[in-house]
Amino acid sequence: MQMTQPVRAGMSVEGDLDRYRRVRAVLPSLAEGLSSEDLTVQSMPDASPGKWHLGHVSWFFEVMLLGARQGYRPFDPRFLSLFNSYYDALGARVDRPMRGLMTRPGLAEVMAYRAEIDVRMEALLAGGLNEGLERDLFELGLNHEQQHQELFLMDILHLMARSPLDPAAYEIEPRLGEGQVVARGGWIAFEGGLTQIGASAEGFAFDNERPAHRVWLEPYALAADLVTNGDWVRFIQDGGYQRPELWLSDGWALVQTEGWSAPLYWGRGASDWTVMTLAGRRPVDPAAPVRHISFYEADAFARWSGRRLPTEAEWEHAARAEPSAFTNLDSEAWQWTCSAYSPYPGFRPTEGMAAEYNGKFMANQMVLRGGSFATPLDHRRISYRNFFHPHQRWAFTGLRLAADGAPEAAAMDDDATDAFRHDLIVGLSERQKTLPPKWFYDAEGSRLFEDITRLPEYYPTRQEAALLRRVGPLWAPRFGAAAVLVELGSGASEKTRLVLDAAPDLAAYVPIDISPAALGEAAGRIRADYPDLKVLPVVGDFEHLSPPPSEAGSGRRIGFFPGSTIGNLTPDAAIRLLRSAREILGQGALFILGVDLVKSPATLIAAYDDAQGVTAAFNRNVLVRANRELGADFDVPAFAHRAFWNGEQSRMEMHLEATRPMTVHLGKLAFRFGEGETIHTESSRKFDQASVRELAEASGWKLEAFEVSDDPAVALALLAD
Ligand code: SAH
Ligand code: AVI
Repeated sequence: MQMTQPVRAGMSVEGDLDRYRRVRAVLPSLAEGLSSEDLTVQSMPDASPGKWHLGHVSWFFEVMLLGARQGYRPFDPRFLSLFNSYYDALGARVDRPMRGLMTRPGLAEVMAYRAEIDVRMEALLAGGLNEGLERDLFELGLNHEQQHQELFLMDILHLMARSPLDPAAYEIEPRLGEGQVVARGGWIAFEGGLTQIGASAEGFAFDNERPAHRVWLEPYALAADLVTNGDWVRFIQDGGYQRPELWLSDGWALVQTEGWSAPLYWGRGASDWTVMTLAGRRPVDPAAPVRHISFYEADAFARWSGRRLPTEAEWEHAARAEPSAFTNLDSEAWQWTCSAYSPYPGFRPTEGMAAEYNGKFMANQMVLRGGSFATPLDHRRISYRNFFHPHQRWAFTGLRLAADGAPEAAAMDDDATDAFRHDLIVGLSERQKTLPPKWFYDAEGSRLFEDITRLPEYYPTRQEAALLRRVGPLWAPRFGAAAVLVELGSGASEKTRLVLDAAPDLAAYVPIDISPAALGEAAGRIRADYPDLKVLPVVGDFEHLSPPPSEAGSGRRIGFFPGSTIGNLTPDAAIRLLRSAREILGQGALFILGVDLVKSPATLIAAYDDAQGVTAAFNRNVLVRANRELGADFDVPAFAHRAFWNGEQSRMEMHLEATRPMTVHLGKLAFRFGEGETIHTESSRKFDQASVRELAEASGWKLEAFEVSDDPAVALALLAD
C-alpha cells in the first residue's frame, strides 16, 4: 500500500483544508481491512488499540483547536477523558494499560466521532485559522496525527505477532515513503569541529528540536549503510547474545530475564530465520536493514563490530553535510544514537495546552534519528528527535555504526570508482568481454561471498579451515616472537583466527582487503576478540602492496594468503604478486599460501554453480554495482550465470551471459552484446604440488612444506624467503 503523498514543489501550494484531508485520510485507510477485534485489543501496556489511535488523534484536534474556540460543545464529554493520552493538565484519563478494555465506544462510534470532528475542523478551516497559536496547534495536530500513523502500524504489528496464526495485517507491507535503497558500502568521514544542529526558527518542528545551537565534534565517520539482517545473523552466530562483555549491564540483565536471542519478531524456521512483518511471517532478508532491536542490542552490536553508536549531533551533522552519501537515511528504520533524550540548551516547551507534548519525557530515554518506512514522507526531518526507552523493541528501530576518527574503511574513494569505470570500459571493449573479479567485493559482494563459504557445494573454505587447524600449530613455532601477520584478501578474517590461536604471541595483524565494508567489520571483530593484538587494517589492492605500517614493529613478517584467492589471478599476475610480497615482507619472511587442487569437473562445477543460486547472485552483483556506482544500465536479470571447467588452463571460469541481444550504456559509451555473448568475470585456477612449486620458485620463494586436506582436497603451502 503506498499512501497518498504530499503535494510537491512545482505544483500548486496545498491549502490547509487539502492538507488536513490528506493527512486525516491515512489512518482510516490503514484501518480498512482490519476487523473491529483487531482494532480493539491491546497487545501490551506500551501499545494502544487501533481504535484508540483513531479516536485519540481526533480528540487532539477537538481539545487543542475546536475546544479553544468560544462556546464550543464537545461531541461527547466522556470522550475528553477516554481519548486523553497523557495530558495531566487536561484532566482525567484512562490509564494506558487499560485502553484495550474499551469495548465501548465501538469502532463505528469512533469512526462517527472522527467524521464529526472532520466536519467541525473543516468548518473551522473554511473560516480561516488565526495566525499564531492556533495555526501552530493545527500544525502540531497534523504532525501528531502522522506520528500516530506510524504508532498504529507498530502496534498492529505487535498485536499480530502475538497471535499463533502469524496473521498478515496487510497483503503487502504498507510504506508511507519511498522504497528501500540497495546498500552502498563504506564509511563517510567528517572532520567535525564547531558545527550547528537543531531546527531553525522557521517552519514546523517539534519543540524538542529547538533551538538550533552549536556543538563541537571530534573527527568521526558514519557507515554509509544501515546494519543489515545478514550482519545481525553473523552477530548471533558469533555468540552476540551470549557474551556479557559486549553488553551494558542493564542490557545484559534484560538478555537474561527476557531470554533475548534475536531481534523482536524473529523466529527459527525449518532451516533459517523468519520474521513477523505487517505482511505476515517471512524469511529474514539478509540484505534488508535490521529492525526491532533495543538500544541495548544496537549498542552490543556496535561493540562487537569494534565500532560505536553515533551521537545525535554526529548523525545530524553528517545528514546535513552529505545526505546523498548515505543509504536509507530516513526511509527504513530509525537509528539509535548514544545520546540521552534531554533538552537542548535554551529549550522552551510549546506554549499553552500542548506544553506537555515532549518535554516531560526527557529522562531515561535515548534519541533515535532518521525515520522508518512507516514514517510519512512529509513528516521526516533531519532535526527530528524520536525517543524510546532503551529496552523497547517494538518501534521500527535499526542502527548505523559510527567510528572515531577517519576509519581505515573510509578510504574507499573516488579513485576506486574511477578505477572500476576504467576496468569496465577496457574490459567491455575486448573481443572476449572481461571484468576483473576484484570488483565483486562491495559490501553486498563480500556478504554474498560469506554466504558462498557456507554452501554445501562450496568445499574450499571448510576444507582449508580444517587443514589450517591441523598445520597451524606445526608451523607457528617458526614465526618467532612478536611476528606480524600480513593477510591478503582477508575478507571476514575468519580463518585468521585459526592462525592467531596457533600463534598467541603475534604482535600485530595487518589485514589487506579491497572491500572497505568487509575489512572494517572484520577488523572490529578481531580487535574485540584479541585485545592484545595490534590490528592495523589497510584498504587496498593486493596487486599493489606497500610495506606494513611501522606500528606493526620489527618482528618477522608472515604473509597469509588463504582461500585460493591467488587462483583468481593470471599466472603472471600471481608471480608478480608473490615477488612483491617477498620484497615488502623482507628478510626471513614466511608465507602461508592456500590453493585449491585439481579434481573432478563435477565437484568443481557444483561448487561454482550451487543449487541455491548464491554464486549466481554473487556473479550478477558486479553488474548491480556497476549500475549503482557508475550509472551503467545493465539489465541484470537478462544476464545468466555460467560456470565451466577449462581443462586446458586448469581453471574454473565464471561468466555472465547475455540471454538476448542488448546494448549497455556507460555515460556516453555504448557496448553491444550478441545473444549468448559473455563477460568473463572470474577464473579460479586449480593447482597441484608441481604447479605450486613452479609458482613459488618463479617468484623467489622456497617451497618448505605442502600439506593436503581430505577430499575434496585443498592444500596449504609454507613458503620461506
Ligand atoms: N581470505 C578469505 C576471503 C577470500 S574472498 C577466505 O579465504 O575465505 C577474496 C577476498 O579478497 C575478498 O575479501 C576480497 O574483497 C579480496 N580481494 C579480491 N581482490 C582483491 C584485490 N585485488 N586486492 C585486495 N583484496 C582483494
Ligand atoms: C575468492 N575466490 C578464491 C573464490 C573462488 O573460489 O575463486 C571466489 C568465488 N567465486 C565463486 N565462488 C567463490
